[in-house]
Amino acid sequence: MADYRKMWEDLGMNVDKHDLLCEALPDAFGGIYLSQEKRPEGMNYFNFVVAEIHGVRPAELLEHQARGGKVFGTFCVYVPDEVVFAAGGIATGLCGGSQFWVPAGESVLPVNTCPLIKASVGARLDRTCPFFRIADMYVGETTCDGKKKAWEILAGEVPFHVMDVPQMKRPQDIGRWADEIKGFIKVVEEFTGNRVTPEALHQSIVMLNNKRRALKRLYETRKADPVPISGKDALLATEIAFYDDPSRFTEMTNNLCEELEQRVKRGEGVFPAGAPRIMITGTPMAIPNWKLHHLVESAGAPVVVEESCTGTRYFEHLVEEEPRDLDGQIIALAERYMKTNCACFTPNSNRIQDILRLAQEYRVDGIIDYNLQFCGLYSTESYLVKQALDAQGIPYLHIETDYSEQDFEQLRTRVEAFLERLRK
Ligand code: BJ8
Repeated sequence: MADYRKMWEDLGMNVDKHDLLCEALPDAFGGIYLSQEKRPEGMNYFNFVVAEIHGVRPAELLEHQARGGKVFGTFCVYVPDEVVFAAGGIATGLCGGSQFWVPAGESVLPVNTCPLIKASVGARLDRTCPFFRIADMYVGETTCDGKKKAWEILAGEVPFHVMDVPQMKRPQDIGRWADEIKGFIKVVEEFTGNRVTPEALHQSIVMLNNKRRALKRLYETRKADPVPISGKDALLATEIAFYDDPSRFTEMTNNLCEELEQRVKRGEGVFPAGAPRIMITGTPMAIPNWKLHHLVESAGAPVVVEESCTGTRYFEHLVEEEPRDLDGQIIALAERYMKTNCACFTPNSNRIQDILRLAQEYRVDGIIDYNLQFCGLYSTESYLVKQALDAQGIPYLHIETDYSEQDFEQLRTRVEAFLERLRK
């Protein structure tokens, strides 16, 4: 990474502690990513983003602020980024995916809190993540209890807006979500000093739909056998989608897709044809949480799709582009976002339907249901996932884990035994 020490100091970061994080990343990334064979050339851009993760994009965000723009940090795919961009702001993901931040989170949260929440709070309190320092406002949501309470702690640090996500998906709930979006528009307008006009909102809807289209195109290539890109690389691209400039991300992902589509035409893959194809479903994997993908792919099986918020849930549905008036656009946003099937909803049977559909579309041989430890929502829903997969005869493995490496060998044994079952 280039020298950003001065920038980090100016941001009030704990630079000495941050150095420890910077020292660990190249080895971890090298071992997990750069060691892969036949990686697409198009991944070079994403390698660069990781190499400069606390440098290039934070510097861009600071430039934006120097021009008077605001930066909004978000923690959930339910927050409509379109609104932020329409007001001349920038939205950036803040979910923590590293064990490095967990201890600082545990200093204020119960230990039996999900690692994503602990790492997100820890990243702020530890002062070791520039994104958490730069964001002018954090935007949270009421999806799970751990997050709701964590927001109250973070609100003592940074201006914070919480969006109240409904718990059901009845027509009146979609109406309520539309009202929340209206309220969010007001907050963003006041905070940025800019109006959200229908024209600007239309532009940001199209821009973010294009990002979703590019990710969908990337995932389409993963339906091929042999698969032209590893699950690890596809996951990395999706994780970066939460931080990167949306238009540049779209362009780079489309470039990658062109290469992958050529590979598919030539029948070239990164795993041999016929290798067991795995779907991962469950809780999201924030950067740099590559643990499960690395385990599965090191054992010779490609991950071909993720039914997750760092997977299909992030891009599958587009916002209707037709409405050109604000009320119509708000309804279109509400309808699109309420299609995301998070376990915080009851019932959430559409997620089970999605899993079954994706299993067919991606021709998967087995499904790993991935739960971040202490996520009561997804681990409870696992019962229903397993029931549905058993009924269809789809092999299933449930894994509950955190960000640490402590259970790595134990998980490796379980994953290898599962793959063995699929190979018979
Ligand atoms: S829409 S999955 S991004 S809430 S894993 S913090 S639920 S205890 S991340 Fe999520 Fe939005 Fe839902 Fe998606 Fe809580 Fe569970 Fe932790 Fe979670």
